[in-house]
Amino acid sequence: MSSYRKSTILAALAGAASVSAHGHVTKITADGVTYDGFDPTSAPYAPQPDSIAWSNGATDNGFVLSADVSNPDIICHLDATNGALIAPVAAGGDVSLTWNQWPESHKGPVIDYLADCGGDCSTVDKTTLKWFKIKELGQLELGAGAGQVGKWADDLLIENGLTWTTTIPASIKPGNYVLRHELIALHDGGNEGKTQMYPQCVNLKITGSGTESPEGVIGTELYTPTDPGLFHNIYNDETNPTYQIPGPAMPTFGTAPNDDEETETAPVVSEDVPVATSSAADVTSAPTSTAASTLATSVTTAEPVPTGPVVSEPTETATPTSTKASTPAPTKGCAGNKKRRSRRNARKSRQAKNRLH
Ligand SMILES: [Cu+2]
Repeated sequence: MSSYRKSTILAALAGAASVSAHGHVTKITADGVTYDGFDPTSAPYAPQPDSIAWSNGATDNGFVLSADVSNPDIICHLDATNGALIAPVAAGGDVSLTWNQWPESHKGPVIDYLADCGGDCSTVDKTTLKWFKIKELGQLELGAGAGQVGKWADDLLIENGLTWTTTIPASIKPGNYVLRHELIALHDGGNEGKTQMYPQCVNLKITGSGTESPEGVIGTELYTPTDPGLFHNIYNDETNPTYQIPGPAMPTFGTAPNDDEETETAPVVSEDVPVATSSAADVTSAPTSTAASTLATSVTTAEPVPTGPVVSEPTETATPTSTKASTPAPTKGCAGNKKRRSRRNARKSRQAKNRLH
């Protein structure tokens, strides 16, 4: 079998993984406090009033195709709306994001971006946000080729129990930011426009005494479908490719402001750490610490997180797809965005009607 044919079949197999095998971020930990993510797969499919996570309409844990990277859906996922709350994190601190599940067949880079909201992240227009990278990881090991794939950043995610940790640059200017955490799946990346993008956004109130404010790029201009890092066949590593992570170059971050200074300004900073959200603003008298611990508590009382095995579904057989190896048929699992969108819209209008009644 030619390696092209083989790789196409492999791509089809990977694509045949059940839709629900894709994932979303269920948990975010910032400065040691854990918050709930947004679950797009469960009712009421509506923005969460009490979450730092941006909501989205990926009701089947789906993706944005690399064909659509100039659509605003690429910014924070399908039909994303702003997270209402914001999590404090000190510059230099860690933010961890935990996915509910991720299919092993879906190989690709993991990229973390920040964008300064320039004010309130709960109301900022996402199309104006300018993103700069704070972490990126692509291919870690070449594969043998002829269909044998290498090791990728998301293999590391799986090894780490589906948790990805990124460090907020110590030198960053304090303020309200959106963190855009993105998995990219390249199993069909040899076909232009077929790479799958899974962005997830959360609001972070970064504290500290840094001054750096890297220039960013608006979300709809981060990528093009023909970027070498998006239009890339992961099954042909025998050609010794050098994988290029897509998106703008990583800024170089300076060192942390010196420790003495940080210690001196610490009290000022902590006064300045209200969990600044529209709802917190309504409760004007609530002291900062209360707001923060309320948030933390809401996580402990959260509904049970669905676990991977529970949602596992029979993998569709690849037989029908593999007969069309030369023109890979879009599989139900990985190419149903349009259909999903119309289903979603239909459901939305049903929900709107129900509300009227
Ligand atoms: Cu997929």
